[in-house]
Amino acid sequence: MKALAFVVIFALFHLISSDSEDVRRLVEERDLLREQVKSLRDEIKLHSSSRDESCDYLQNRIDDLQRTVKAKRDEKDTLKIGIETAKKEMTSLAKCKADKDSTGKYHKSQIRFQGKYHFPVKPIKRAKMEDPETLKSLQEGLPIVITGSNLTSSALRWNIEFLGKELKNQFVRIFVSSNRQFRYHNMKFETTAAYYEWQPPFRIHEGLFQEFIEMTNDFKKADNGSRAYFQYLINELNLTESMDDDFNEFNWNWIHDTVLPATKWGQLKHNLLLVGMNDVSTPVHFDGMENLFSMIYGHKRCILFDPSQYKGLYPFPIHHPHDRQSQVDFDNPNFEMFPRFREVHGYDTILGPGEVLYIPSHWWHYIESERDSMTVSLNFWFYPAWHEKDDQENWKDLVPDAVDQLLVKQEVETLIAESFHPTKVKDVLKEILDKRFDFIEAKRPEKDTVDGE
Ligand SMILES: O=C(O)CCC(=O)C(=O)O
Repeated sequence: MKALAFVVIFALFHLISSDSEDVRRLVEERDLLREQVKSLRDEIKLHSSSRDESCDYLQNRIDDLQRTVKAKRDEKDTLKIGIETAKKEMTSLAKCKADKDSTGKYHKSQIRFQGKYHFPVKPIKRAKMEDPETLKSLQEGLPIVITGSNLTSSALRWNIEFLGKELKNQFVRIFVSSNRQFRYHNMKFETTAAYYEWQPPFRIHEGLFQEFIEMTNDFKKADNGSRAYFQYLINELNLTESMDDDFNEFNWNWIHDTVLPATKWGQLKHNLLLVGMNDVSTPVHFDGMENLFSMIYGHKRCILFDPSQYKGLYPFPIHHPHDRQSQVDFDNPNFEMFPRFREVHGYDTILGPGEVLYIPSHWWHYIESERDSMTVSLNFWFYPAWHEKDDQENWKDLVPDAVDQLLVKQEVETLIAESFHPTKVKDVLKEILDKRFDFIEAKRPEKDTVDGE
């Protein structure tokens, strides 16, 4: 029995001392255990008068030792996890340091966003305005963040206080939502809205701009999830003289002398001014316009997906009020209904004042405002190069392949909707497919055998 006990003790001892990570601690523990074994031996001598008694005693001591060893092991695992977490934190701190913006005013690590997403993202390329990479990306239709841009530097004073004073008495429309999402909807499809049993996800309040500012303060205080977002085409606003001067001072030369000739985009269609409460999100959608999205105040997290991600983002039907919007709710994705959403992968960036993000036409984009500050941004929407297709023989060459596929799908759906009825698209598509292509699958095994021979 003694021999057995010693074998077990020796094995346990060996188990501890053979684990070589965290060596110093383990050596100390081993010495401690050696001492315990030594005192155990002494104790055994003392108890050897009664064989059964000393067996029980030994068994208890072995159990104790086993428990100690297990506890030490758990402790070591916890230590290992701690070390891993610290390493990750160090890496992300180093990344944040590298992300410090060109003006050196803020660390991106200090900006917090509410959303949590499962899909992988790669960072969107960044370059200065004069860097040849910038124009190359615009020409190739690939997203880029233009850092230290002077496109709208005259508007960098358009913070909330300034806008509150300048636009104070303007009568405007304000978007009001009971949650953080503002999914755009087009009321021109009101007739089909009933068929889809659709309700507007947010309401539109008409009032003075001053009311918008008050609303944001009230909602912040109430902290009940309600949010307000102001989105207005700039030409629909009566800009004050100082705002008008700032607008005229934008770097229009860069647009007209450099961007438009190089990209062949059509003319500027609109500038949309967006003044958002903290923590608002514009759900993922695409626009048919080329977009230079300029950040003026606060920060936004922008996630982009190229047009080929169509399948994973499940756009609403074309005649639905949410045309061009994804059906997937990023804050609460339904993977059962939208299983291909698991496979999407995007590009992301955090955009700060003085930075401009190029969102190519038909690229999906999701935009989220920082959690703790209001934001101001202004976009520049240009017609894409192939917009005037009737005047351009080679317009097809100007359309990137992924956009082309998306346009074809849209055209097929539109044609069916307009020839039959928007509510008939699904049935007509089904009819077109029904049993007409099955012979291809039916033939396939035969073909496989031939190939396999
Ligand atoms: O900033 C936002 O919330 C949305 C902007 C947007 O979707 C756009 O400019 O196309």
